[in-house]
Amino acid sequence: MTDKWSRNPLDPVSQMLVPRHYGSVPTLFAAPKARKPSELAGADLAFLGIPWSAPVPDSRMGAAAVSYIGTTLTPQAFRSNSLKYGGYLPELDVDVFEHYRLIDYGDSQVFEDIRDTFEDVVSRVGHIIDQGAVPITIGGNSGPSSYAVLQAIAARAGGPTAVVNFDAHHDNFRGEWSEDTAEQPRWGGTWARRILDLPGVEPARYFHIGLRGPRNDKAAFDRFLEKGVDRAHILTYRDIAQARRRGFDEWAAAIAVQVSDGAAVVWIAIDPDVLDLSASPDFGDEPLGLHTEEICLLAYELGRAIGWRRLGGISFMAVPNTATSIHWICMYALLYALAGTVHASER
Ligand SMILES: [Mn+2]
Repeated sequence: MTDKWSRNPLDPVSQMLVPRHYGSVPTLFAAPKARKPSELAGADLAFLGIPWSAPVPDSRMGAAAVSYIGTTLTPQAFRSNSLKYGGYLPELDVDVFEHYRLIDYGDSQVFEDIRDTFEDVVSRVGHIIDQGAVPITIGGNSGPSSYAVLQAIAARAGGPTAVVNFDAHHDNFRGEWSEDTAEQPRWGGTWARRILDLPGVEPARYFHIGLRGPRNDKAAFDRFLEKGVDRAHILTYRDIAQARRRGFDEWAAAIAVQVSDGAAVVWIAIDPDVLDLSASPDFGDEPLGLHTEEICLLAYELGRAIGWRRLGGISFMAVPNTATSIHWICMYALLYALAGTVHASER
């Protein structure tokens, strides 16, 4: 301890070893970054941030607004929080990133006209798929982070696209996009119904997991059924509770097979309010939700049933930028889904 401590400004402590998009925003899992579509060449997975924040509905003021306020910052916070992880899961003995090359494609852009915001997402997700990669996205509130992503996926699927949507809420109010005002686009409460009209999306292949609680209304089922959704594909807390009693693992595997059966591709959408409010100290929106191990198991079984070639994409939405522990749960769910595709009998 005799040496006097002194640091030269050029010593390694000031190095930036992790790739950055800009400023202090690193890439997801410190993956290589791409700025142009051509730089996506060779990627198996490409990550896109969709930093859009919806207007907060009256019912979501105060503490309930946390998944609306500041979601423009979610992609960068999600990236920073990813740096502690690699792709290896000892419990499955799979290194996801040994199998799949991830590239971070940066963020989509937000414009004054929401249609331009949507178009930007559609074209960026299109670049990813056209370069042969699977899109992984994080919002931002639903609409740009859900409808626009699925639009690009379904347009390239070459057959029916199945949707498995994890959400406590229906998000299926009636009303077309053309009826929205520019100031108050109603995407947060309508997107799950609007996607059912997208070319390539078959309502009979829409699955909803984790619907529950009194923020939903009595007509929530009707609004899905009148669009052609099968009532048996809407799995509520009641189904989850029953599965816990009878055998959750078998139930999860059976649902995954059902979702993937006959679909050209499957899109997995996760709103973290599907989780029980005890799942994370940072954000819980509703009681009686999935536990962390249950969403990871469902993600794994979905990956296993879908297989790599039919994985259309994985999207997270309405993720609060401050909910660090939710970010980590989402990363686990992502890695578990991808590990499932590694273990699939049909890659
Ligand atoms: Mn929700």
